[in-house]
Amino acid sequence: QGGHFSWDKYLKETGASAAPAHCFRQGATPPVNEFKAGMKLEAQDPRNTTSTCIATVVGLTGSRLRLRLDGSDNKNDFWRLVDSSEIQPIGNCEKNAGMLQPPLGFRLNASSWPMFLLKTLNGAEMAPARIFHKEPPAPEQNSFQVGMKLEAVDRKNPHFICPATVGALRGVEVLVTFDGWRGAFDYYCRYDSRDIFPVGWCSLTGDNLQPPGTKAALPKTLSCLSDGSEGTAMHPMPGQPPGQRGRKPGRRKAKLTGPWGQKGA
Ligand code: MLZ
Repeated sequence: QGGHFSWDKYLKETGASAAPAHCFRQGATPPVNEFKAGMKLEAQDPRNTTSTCIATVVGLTGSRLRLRLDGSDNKNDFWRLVDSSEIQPIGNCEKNAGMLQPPLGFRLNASSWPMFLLKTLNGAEMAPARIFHKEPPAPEQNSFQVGMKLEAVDRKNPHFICPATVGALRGVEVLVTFDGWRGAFDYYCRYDSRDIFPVGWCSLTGDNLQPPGTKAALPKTLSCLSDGSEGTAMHPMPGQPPGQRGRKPGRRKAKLTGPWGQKGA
C-alpha cells in the first residue's frame, strides 16, 4: 500500500471537479470479484482479437483480473474487469461453434496445440459462469469535459490505476492525461473505454490508487497526500488542468511535473 491519497482534498486544492458517473461505461457499483488465482476461462487474445484462447487468472486486483494466456509467456499478461465482454466461461467458444486458438506467440509447435489444449484443461479449475458479470451498456454519448478528473489505467503499467484529467476531446475520444507526469503516459481512448473510472472507484474496489507523480518527491504542503512524503514545498494551482499542451502522447520521456502542472516550474 502506498501513501493515502485523498480525492476530497485534491479536488478542493486543485479547484477541479470529478467527471460524473454517467460519463463512464462502468457499473454504478464495481462488480464483485469472486475469481481466484489459478482459475481458467476463455479470453480474447489482446494481440489477436479475433481469436479466443484459454487464460489463467494469475492475479487479482479490485474488480480486475490479471490474465495470462495458456501457452504464452509471462511477459504479456493483461488485465480485464470481471464484467468485461472479452472474458467468458470455458465452453462458451465451443457453444458458439468457435474453435479455441493458440495465443499469438504460442511457445510450442502449432501442431501440438490440440494436445496442449487437452492437457491444460485436464483437471483445471474452471471459473464458474456465475462469477462472470454482464458488461454495462455504453453511455449514449461522450459527455466528458476538459478538466474533469477521473481514475484511469496507466496503459504502460496496466496494474496501476492513477488520478487523471481529461486533457482534450476529439469526437468519441477523450485524452486521458496523468496528473503529475509530463505526458509520457497519456493516451486517447473512446469515452466508453473500460480503462477509465469515476473518482472514488479504487476506494470502492480496494484497488491501490497511485498518488499523482509517484516517482518523485512529493511536496510536504500537500494535505491530500497524507503519507508524509519528502519534497520541497509547492503550492497548488487551482483551475489549471493539465493537458491541451499540444504534444503527441507517448513520445517523451517520463518526467515528473508535480501534481499541479508546471506554471512557474
Ligand atoms: N516505473 C514507472 C512508473 C510510472 C507510473 C506512471 N503512472 C502514470 C516510472 O517511474 O516511469
